[in-house]
Amino acid sequence: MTLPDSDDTIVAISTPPGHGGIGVIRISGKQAFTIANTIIDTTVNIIDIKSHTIHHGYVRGAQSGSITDEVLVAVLRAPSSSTGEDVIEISAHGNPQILKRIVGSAIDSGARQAAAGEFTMRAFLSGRFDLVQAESVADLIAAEGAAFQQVALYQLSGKLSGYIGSIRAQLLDIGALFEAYTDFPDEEIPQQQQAELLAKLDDVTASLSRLASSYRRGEIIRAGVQIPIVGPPNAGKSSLFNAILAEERAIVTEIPGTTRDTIAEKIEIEGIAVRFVDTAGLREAANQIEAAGVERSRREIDAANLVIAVFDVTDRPVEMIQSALFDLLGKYFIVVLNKIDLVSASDVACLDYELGDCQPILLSAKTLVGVDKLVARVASVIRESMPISSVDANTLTNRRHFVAVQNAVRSLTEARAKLEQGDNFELMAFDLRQATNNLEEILGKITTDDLLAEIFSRFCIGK
Ligand SMILES: Nc1nc2c(ncn2[C@@H]2O[C@H](COP(=O)(O)OP(=O)(O)OP(=O)(O)O)[C@@H](O)[C@H]2O)c(=O)[nH]1
Ligand SMILES: [Mg+2]
Repeated sequence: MTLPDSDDTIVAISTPPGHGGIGVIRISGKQAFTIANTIIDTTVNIIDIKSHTIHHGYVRGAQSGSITDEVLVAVLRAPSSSTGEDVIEISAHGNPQILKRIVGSAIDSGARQAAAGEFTMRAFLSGRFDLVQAESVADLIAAEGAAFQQVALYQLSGKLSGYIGSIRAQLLDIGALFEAYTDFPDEEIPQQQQAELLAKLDDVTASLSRLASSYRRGEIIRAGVQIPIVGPPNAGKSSLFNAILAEERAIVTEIPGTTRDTIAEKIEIEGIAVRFVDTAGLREAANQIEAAGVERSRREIDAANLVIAVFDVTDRPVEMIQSALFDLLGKYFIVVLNKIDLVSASDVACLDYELGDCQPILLSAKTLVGVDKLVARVASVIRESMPISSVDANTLTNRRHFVAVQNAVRSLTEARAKLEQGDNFELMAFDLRQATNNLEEILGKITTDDLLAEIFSRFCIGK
């Protein structure tokens, strides 16, 4: 895959599609100031003006010469701009047609429409960001939940890169010690030095293993906590889903088998995005459509971090619950007895007693009594059972980083084994080099055009 030409000056609308209070157009590259001077009438000469200043002006059509909009222009000079190049940001009125016309004028004056993620890619190519920081920009824009936003911000600020960089430096030190021995391949490595090297290797490997294990919480932080709502037909799964979201999202009827496909919505609990999924539940399917729905429910349960199992209290579902719990072995689950508005207080107390072991939440999705208790239980399960409470800067949330760290750990384990056996130093140096390369790939010190194209194509245009 070839990357777009980095000598071009690029332009794009950087605000979301649709109408808004303002819309921002960004121009970046060597010609940015000349193009701005051509298309914007201002009292200043943009080419000479101080960096990080804002000016009032009118954009004119490059060909028609007529006024397109009244705007504010921010002038950001290289290298202290978002891309590291000369950047112009035009804040215009947020009308998509006006914004497109301004982009058109910039293109008529020599700019090129930016590709997806091209502004951030330039920040990377100009050395303003490393690859971890560049990737965190997309995360910060998309992140759901305060925890993920916080991690993305840490990554953008360079904290994770700094940590990985410090481990890389340690590896380079150890590598230099190894290289010294490769010059005298026939000599035995003195015992004290060997012990020292082993200790250093163990130290680095432990840091990297800790980093790799942070991905377990990072993955939950990124994707959100997955909570499918399952249970027998008509138990009130869709009603409960709607009650939790406080909106009529899923269809509710008295006909058993109403829900066929899965419907998911996210809300934030404890700073984490929590994805609730209304399902068809697990039941005997009467036809192909139902069977597909049941299969989807099964997949949601497999991927779940926590399962809400809902039962109709009027079914006196003690046995049903016991067999359902057998299906959920090894999963976090919450049992819900729904429709308590239909039974007497003494019936409720009785069932609560019979099911004491599984601490059911008794509620009514209809009157909403008890729904808050369920949400509080979900919050406490997340807090107590999921490894996401300690969100720190050294949390991996990106699968690419995780795989590279794992590979580095593998290479270091190899190197250690060889060192212990007194194997060939050159082979050990090779393993060490591999581990260093893995870390350099994370930071983008080693990259390929394909990797960059793949990473930045996931961004939106204008970012
Ligand atoms: N009285 C009462 N009725 C309820 C309650 N929750 C749900 N219902 C009724 O139970 C019936 C089934 O509700 P749904 O929410 O569609 O149940 P479901 O589990 O999603 O059903 P399927 O999608 O068909 O499996 C509807 O008629 C609801 O109005 C409740 O707390 N109290
Ligand atoms: Mg339903």
